[in-house]
Amino acid sequence: MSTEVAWAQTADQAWIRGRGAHDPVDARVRALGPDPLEQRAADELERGASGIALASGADSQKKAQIVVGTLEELRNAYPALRLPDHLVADGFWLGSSIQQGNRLIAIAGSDSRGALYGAFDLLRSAAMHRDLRSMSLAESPAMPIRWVDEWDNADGSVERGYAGRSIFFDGGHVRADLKPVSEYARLLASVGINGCNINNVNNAAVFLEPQMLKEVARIADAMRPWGVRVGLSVDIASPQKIGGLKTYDPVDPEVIGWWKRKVDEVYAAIPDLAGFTVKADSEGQPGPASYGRTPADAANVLANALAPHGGVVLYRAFVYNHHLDWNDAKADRARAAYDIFHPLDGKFAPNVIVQVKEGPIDFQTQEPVSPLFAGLEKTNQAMELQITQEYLGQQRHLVYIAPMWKWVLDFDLRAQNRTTPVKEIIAGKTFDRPLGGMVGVASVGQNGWLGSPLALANLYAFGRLAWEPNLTVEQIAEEWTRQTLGNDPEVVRTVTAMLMQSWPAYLHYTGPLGMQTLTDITGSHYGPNIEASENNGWGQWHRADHEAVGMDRSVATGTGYAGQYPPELARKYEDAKTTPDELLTFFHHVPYTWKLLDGKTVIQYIYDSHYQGAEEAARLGQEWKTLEGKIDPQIYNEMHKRLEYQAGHAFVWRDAIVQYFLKLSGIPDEKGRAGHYPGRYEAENAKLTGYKVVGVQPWEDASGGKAVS
Ligand code: BDP
Repeated sequence: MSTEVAWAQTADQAWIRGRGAHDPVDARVRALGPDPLEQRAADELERGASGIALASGADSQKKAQIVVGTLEELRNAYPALRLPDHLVADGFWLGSSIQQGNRLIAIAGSDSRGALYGAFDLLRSAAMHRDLRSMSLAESPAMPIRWVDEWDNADGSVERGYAGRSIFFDGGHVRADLKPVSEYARLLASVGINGCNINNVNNAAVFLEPQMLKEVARIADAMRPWGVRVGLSVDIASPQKIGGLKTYDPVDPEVIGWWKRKVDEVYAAIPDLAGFTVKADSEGQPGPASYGRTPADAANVLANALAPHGGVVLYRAFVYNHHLDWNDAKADRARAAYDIFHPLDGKFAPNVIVQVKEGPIDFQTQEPVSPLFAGLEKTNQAMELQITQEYLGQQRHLVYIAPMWKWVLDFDLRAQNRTTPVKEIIAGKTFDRPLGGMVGVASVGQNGWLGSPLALANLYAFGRLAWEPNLTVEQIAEEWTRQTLGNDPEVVRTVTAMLMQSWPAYLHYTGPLGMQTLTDITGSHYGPNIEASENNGWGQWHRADHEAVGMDRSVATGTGYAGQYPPELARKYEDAKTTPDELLTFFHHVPYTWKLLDGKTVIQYIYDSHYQGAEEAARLGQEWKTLEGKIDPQIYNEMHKRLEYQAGHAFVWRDAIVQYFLKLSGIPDEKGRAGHYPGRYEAENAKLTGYKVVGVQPWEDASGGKAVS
């Protein structure tokens, strides 16, 4: 399937498009200070002012004035305005009043970045047709770290990116044209994202070369006017790889000195660099373990070098051995992050943030929440999630992931036997930490940012949740739809509903009951490939056999992973009877005849959920068709193509998984569907000239294991 979309790489093509769709009205906009961010805020307001004035009331629209500045500037310019005494960093206040007979809409930022966020918030409210006349509200972000990570390589390829080539790099250099980069920063700023780590966590050494640093400075220049600070992934072996030292042992004085000098050089080029991201001792990347040192040893060397410049280290907890022995019943990848990082709690420097993937494995369709969030009380933490849909259909399938993120954010880990939802832990509230936040791996590209128009709802939702995790995901879906596709109630209703149905549907036709995504684990991570997740060292196993399915992670008889949770949850997950159905096979090896809470057997659930999921996928396409002629034709056509494909691919998923478990368990589907292929036409049954019938690997991906070649 072609993924080429010929649309311009501007923020207006994304959700920022949804404004100004009203009659032009003369609303005067004024920035109070000379700061570039305030100027940007004023530009944005001018572009969208018609929408605002209209919504502020017919009588006053001709005379409306919008002013934007810092709290201090507002106070000086309008002494009569009732302003808040104080605003939190990046926060803002919006107020509407009548001043000398004219409507004044005032935007006060804690600083110029807050002012910019306030401007975007006002535009969002206008696009939502909110009444702005009696407005007086203060907002501040829930957490200070709100970053996207891009996994871009210097050659211009993007790891796990599904939207074409890099907007940042090409042929080993920063691209000459950085207009898409500033447009991207504008998009990020519009939802309050304040950091962008621009290069892949793998193979990062080249990014600290002097020439590259000069080039990266141009990227920082392009993003700075939007309040987005650039971060860099670094390779822990850099002192050896590019520094010419014999070692990269983090406690070696020469290595410490090298990092100090290198960081000074980085800041000479990019004075406001946000910091470094580190992947070490993971999937072939070098790390401190080579010298018997810990992640804290490595993180702190970088942190100490960054501290004088105000930079932070995001040290990833994604550290595990990918050469596990499948025959070892105690081997369990899910344990790794907690086993390695929990003993280091309290040993990290104050400007280190441990970046924890939301689940213990790797961005699967569904996994439990990582127990490490509750296992670090004296360490700053950020939650890492994926906006790019690596295991979730790679943007060819519509999957609005926000409901899954929200489930994680709201999840109460019961640390210290009290209410400790993940959103409060990562915001630093639970354990009183100064730093923390959310990091979303976006891996955008030149093809419409994420390739699929509706996938942009995920980028939007990420920013909104990092700003305010208490928003509902329905509200976010609706906001996005209104801004992107307009306010036609039918369009809003249909698209919001489609977004909300999409993750459950995907879950139904891919990996049910906590089996994770039943896909090829060692390569593309796309499409059904059930056996491939077993019998390799990567540990994404589900241990299906003739009698039973699932991995025993109990303390009593399994790998002990369940014991990493705080007591209340540890007790719950220890016993298959109290483990929620959606995570059952993640924690337990249960017979196919095991009864779920609704009385259905595991095997029947596997069959039913796959037929249900495939139907739900088909319905998404049908719902979309009702929008023809009501929305932008380019978006309509692009999504139409993708949803048709998704409906077909959901059949393939359904039949592969159903067929696989039918063969393995030998238990028939009580509804008689499994083993038949309604709606599929078999090429091998056709009259063939010039083709021959061949066997397919994995066999379950083709009906009867046969195809033609
Ligand atoms: C996995 C990806 C791999 C990444 C890794 C990571 O397949 O490409 O390098 O995560 O997060 O999901 O480091």
